[in-house]
Amino acid sequence: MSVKSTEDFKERILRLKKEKNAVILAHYYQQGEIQDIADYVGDSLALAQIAEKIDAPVIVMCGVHFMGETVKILCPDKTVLVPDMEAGCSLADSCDASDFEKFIKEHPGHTVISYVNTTAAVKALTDVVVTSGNAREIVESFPKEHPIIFGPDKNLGNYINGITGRNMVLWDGACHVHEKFSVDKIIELKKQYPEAKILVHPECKKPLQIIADKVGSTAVLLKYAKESGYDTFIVATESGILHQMKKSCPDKTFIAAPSTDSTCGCNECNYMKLNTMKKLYECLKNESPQIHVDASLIEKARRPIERMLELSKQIKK
Ligand code: CIZ
Repeated sequence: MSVKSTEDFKERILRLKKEKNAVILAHYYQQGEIQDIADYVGDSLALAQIAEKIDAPVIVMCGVHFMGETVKILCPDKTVLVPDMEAGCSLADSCDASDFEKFIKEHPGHTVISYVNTTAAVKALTDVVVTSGNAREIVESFPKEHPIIFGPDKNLGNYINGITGRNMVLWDGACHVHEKFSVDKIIELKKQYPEAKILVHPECKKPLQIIADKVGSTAVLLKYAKESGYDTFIVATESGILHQMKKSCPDKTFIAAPSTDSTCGCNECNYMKLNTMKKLYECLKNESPQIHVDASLIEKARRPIERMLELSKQIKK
């Protein structure tokens, strides 16, 4: 029997999930229907914290490749599936491991802090991994004058330098989605919705951070939307987060911030959107594509992730 509609896929995914004793994780940037069928939805930090505790033998990571790798590194004995192996990340791609290794050698004595949006090979060169949800606190856990290399996102690095008064050495990488938001178009939009609060992810460029009412990770922006008491928001991060924002606050208005070249008025990560219900169904059915990471790499990349998870326990939100 051919499977056609979202409802068909939903039913079949749920059946297979039960049969295979699988857990589905979805990042906030996934399509709404994938977020709705997942067992857990969150940012990279929350998903890593959950993955660490999962007992089930099969985990489907609905996100991009580096997120699947993070799960595999934390759960090496489990089958880790990603619906579309082509779901990459422009930011992770902007930091080649051998170039990063040279960069580290050029800065002896520096602690290496890497954003979670990196390959396992880059994580293996790292002292501690951070996400946008804990970068500030983890950087601040080091003495102020402590020499630090921060990679690969220069916008997040600059933001953290600014709010912590540090002078970390930054790798010159960026996310193609977050860099494309248009300050001019957002200012025009604000004229139409003068009461709107502008929510900005720290991977965006500085001029956008300056006009923001709130800068933060997806989890921080979602919390602000829920708890701030304001009703209208212009949201400058990947538009998948609007699904959770609208679900959590059905009476509030969320407007996807326009990018410089979008015709739809919003900004989507093409990689994130490669995962579909059909591919999720097929990957569960075939137990493929699977994430594989070499055992030696797992060992090296695991340390800085575990260090992040350990330090995160000490962070009070
Ligand atoms: O850390 C994550 O999950 C990413 C990529 C963005 C965010 O702010 O949640």
